Formats: sequence, structure tokens, C-alpha cells
Amino acid sequence: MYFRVNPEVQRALDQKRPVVALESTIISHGMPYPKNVETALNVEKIIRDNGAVPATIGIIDGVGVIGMSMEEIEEFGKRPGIAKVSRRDLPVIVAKGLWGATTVATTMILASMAGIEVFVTGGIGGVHRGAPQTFDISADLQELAHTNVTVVCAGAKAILDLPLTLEYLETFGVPVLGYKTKDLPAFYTRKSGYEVDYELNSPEEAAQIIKVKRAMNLKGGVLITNPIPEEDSLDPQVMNAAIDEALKEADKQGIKGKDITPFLLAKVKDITHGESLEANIKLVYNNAKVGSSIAKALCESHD
Ligand code: PSU
Ligand code: MN
Repeated sequence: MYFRVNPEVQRALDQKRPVVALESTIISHGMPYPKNVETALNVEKIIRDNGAVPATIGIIDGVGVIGMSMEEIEEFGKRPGIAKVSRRDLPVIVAKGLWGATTVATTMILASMAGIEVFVTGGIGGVHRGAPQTFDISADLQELAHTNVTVVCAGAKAILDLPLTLEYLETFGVPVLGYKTKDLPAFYTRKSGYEVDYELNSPEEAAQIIKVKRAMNLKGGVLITNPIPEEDSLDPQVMNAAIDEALKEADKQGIKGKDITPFLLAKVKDITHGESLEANIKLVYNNAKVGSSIAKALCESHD
């Protein structure tokens, strides 16, 4: 078996109770220790308090683990050298029996193998700025095109090219929905200035769309973008300046490929003296609330 499902998660799935998948790249590569572990455990608690079962996903000794223990989450937060695993890395890391932190793409793959339909994260990968030259487009977008999992995120941050990311998702038939917003959220800020395809007003509405998509056998994911709460959001001008500075630094140091997102996240955190990290944590908590409500609505609407 290439993956194992935690018995509590499996029981919930068998009994058609709500389960929410969570990724591990955000733990190993998206936030520093010990805030990463503290955040991951709090996210699980929020999901539980909201009546769903959390399933944090990662690869341990070559096995996809769906529903890590607290000790395993702690290990993902502090063990050095855990690979960042996207779709192309998955067979290699499994074959070699290594540890791997799963990106949005790989978490979707493993969630879907286990039968989990809803996945909560902070931000997805997308079309990077300069992609027409570099071809740097996250495998997350192709996964959304093909794998039947709903991803709840806080939009995409301006380290990406947002209009090109929206165009790409349109081409591949991925609905981009705004949770109580018409404006695509930009991660640290509530608005990007670009429109989402449709506004959603309730978890039930989201569940209905997911159900119809499933019934019509329209393959692929649904992207639900949920703005950071007003009180936690950051000044867009300050953030855009910080992102521009981080991008220049990445360029200067020749950072490329899979290293670029973790590099930019860490750099933006330093430039903002940790403010961006606090906002990042709060928006994930907020997504956990919305994601668990959607997972619940989806279970209640099962016929
Ligand atoms: N955006 C964030 N935090 C993250 C990531 C994205 O704000 O931790 C991670 C996610 O795991 C996402 C991955 O799937 O980065 C995308 O990396 P890439 O662009 O190399 O595909
Ligand atoms: Mn990339």
C-alpha cells in the first residue's frame, strides 16, 4: 500500500461524516518552527471544534499518511531536509522510502485516493510573474484541473501573476468561487482588484455546486477563495512593496523552481518583521472554519 489512512479518519469517511484534508508543505517549508507546528495543531483543533475530522497529509518513510498524529506533525515541523513533494516528485519519494511534505497538488492526489473531498490551506501555487519567459507555473493548477477535490484558500498572493493564474484556471475548467466576495482575495489582503467567477454566500451553496459537479462527472477541483478577516489583513501598499523587494532578492540570488515560493515567503516575513507570518496564520484559521462548514454541508446534502 502506498498510503495509510488514520483509523479515526477512515471511520469518519465510512460513516459519511465530514473530513478536511490539510497539507504539510505549509508546515515544513511555509512557516518557521515552532509556529508551523503550533499553527498546524490549532488548525486541526478549529476543524474538530467545528464538527469535522482533520487529516493532515504527508509522506513518512515512503508511505502517504492521511491523518498524521500530533507527534508526526511535530516531526514535520522540525526535521531538517524533508523534501517538498509535488506530483512529479511523488513516485520518487515513495520508491525511495523517504519523507516528503506534500504541496497542494500532492495533498489533493492523496486526499482523493482516500476519498476526502475538501482540503483547507493558506495559498495555492499559480502562474508566477515572468512565467511567459520562465514557464514557472505551479503543478497545483494542473491538479485542480484534473483531481476531484475542493480547495479552500485565501486567494493567491502577489508573488504570483493573478490575472494569468485566473486565465489558466479558466482554460482548464476550474471554477474560482469567492466566499462572500466578488473580488479575488490576495492572501494578506482582502482584495486583489480582479473578479472571481462567482460569489458564494453560504457553505450550503458551495456544497450544492460540488455535488452537481460530481453528479455531472465534471472532473477536476473547485477553488474556493476566502478573504482574510478585516482585522488581520495587512496594508496592500506595504505588502506589494515587500513582495517586490523579495522578488528582486530572489532574482539577484538566482532562486528558481521549487525553491522560489519558500524563499519568497521567508523573505516577505523578514521584510515585514514577522507581520506577514501572523497574517498567514490567521487566514489559515479562517479557512479552516469555512472549509469545515463546507465539508459538513456536503455530508448533510448527501443523498
Ligand atoms: N503558498 C503559500 N504557502 C505555502 C505554499 C504556497 O502561501 O506554503 C506552498 C503550497 O504547498 C503550494 C506550494 O502547493 O507552495 C506551491 O509551490 P510551487 O509554486 O513550487 O508549486
Ligand atoms: Mn514552480
